[in-house]
Amino acid sequence: MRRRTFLKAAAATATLGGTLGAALTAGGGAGALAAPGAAAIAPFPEGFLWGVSTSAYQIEGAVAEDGRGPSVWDTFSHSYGRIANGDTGDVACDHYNRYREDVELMARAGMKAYRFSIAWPRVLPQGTGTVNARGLDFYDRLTDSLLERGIEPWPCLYHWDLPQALQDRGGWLNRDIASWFTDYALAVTARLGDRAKRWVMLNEPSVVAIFGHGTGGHAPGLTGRVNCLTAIHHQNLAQGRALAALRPAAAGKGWQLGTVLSLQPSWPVGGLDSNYPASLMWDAVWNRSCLDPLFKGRFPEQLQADFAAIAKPGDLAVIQQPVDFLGVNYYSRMHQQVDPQGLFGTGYGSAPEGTRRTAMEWPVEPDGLTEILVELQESYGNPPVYIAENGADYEDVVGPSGRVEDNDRIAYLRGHMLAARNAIEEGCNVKGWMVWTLLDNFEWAEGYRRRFGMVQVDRKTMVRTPKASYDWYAKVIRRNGVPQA
Ligand code: GCO
Repeated sequence: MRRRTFLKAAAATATLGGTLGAALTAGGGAGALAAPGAAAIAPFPEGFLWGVSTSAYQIEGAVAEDGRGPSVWDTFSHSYGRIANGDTGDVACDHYNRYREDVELMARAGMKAYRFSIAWPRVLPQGTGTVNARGLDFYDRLTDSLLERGIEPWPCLYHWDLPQALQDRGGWLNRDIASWFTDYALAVTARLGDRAKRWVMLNEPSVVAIFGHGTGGHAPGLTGRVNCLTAIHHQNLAQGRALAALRPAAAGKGWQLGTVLSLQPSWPVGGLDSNYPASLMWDAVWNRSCLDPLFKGRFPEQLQADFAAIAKPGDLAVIQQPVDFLGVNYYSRMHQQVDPQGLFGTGYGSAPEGTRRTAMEWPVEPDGLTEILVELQESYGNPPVYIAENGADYEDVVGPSGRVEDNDRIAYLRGHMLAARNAIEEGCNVKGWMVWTLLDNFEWAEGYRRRFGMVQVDRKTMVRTPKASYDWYAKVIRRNGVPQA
């Protein structure tokens, strides 16, 4: 995230690469060799938790079943011109009706954990008030079927599908949402908390704020700097209130409470000093506006004045709650430059020349993950971290057998897993990995044209067909290690 930090992390990675390389040629040590002829395996710590992540609106479909109310994403996806090809999540992957098959797919690959999200509008169609028991019944069935197959349920309370009824009352711009969210969290945990033990409060609050309330490309499509930072602050506040409300019961129930942030290092385009302040500003907006209040009880320096105008006295004390784990979503670095038109005076620029890219043009930069993890170790007290999302969108390349041979995705995942392993060797507290994602699904404003799944979904028949990456991941889990090549 800081240039200084990166340089340190890069040096560490280089050293480890050397150590691993030596171990491999010597045939032992950290990179112990597998059978002759097989690729060398980089082992992960014992008990490392391998799993997968999804989110409700992206896969469930069944938007009008069993009393579910509309969410901001229903409204947004049905608004003309918002989503590529006019796609919506109305059917998505029909996971609501096919969840057993999907759990079976996870079990067959040996996955040990499943992070899914609860759709707030299924549980509380109006956002507050009377609980819709039939909505919770679905998550009850899903939880039971995961546990039957030995898969840990990791429910996430909020992955972007706010009830439209709450948006009509101001949504994340209304401070009252802190208590709406807390009541919702209490209702869900009361029903599932006897079996689900890991609870994720929010998924990527800064992304909800930036795209949904700052630049407007995501639901609810609002824009502006003040809206953006207000949405961040109220998510932080809601999370703090919910954590405080759940904490007293946590020890007795065996709950671990945490949250998930999108953390991507922000670098100055071209390595230019003139872009350095822009990169620090974007780091503050994207990464530290959630990290700093939660872990340090303060706002990032660059945004002090903005947040001071939004927050009330005492808010930071509410937000700074202990968490039992931090989920990290990592995809690539963000290369920032001065842009007077940008909300924060910054804008995206190019990654260094020669950087590989995914189909949606995201740079492939695995060492950025090492960088983030080292930063969490050095500056945020080395919390227990689960990589809660990492994965990539590539065009399907169908092999002679008719199966998708997604070797690019395999290379992407392998590179990032090895980068995390470098961080573990540095002493970073990384305890698990959840691939984004199981199924090709509704990729927000990109609709279905982007494919992040290890399993292909036929959009007409809903038939699921595992890709090569699915088998590869099953091997990683079986060996608790990653092939080096
Ligand atoms: C996010 C979301 C996911 C996305 C994935 C790929 O990180 O944006 O959590 O829902 O689908 O990241 O963009």
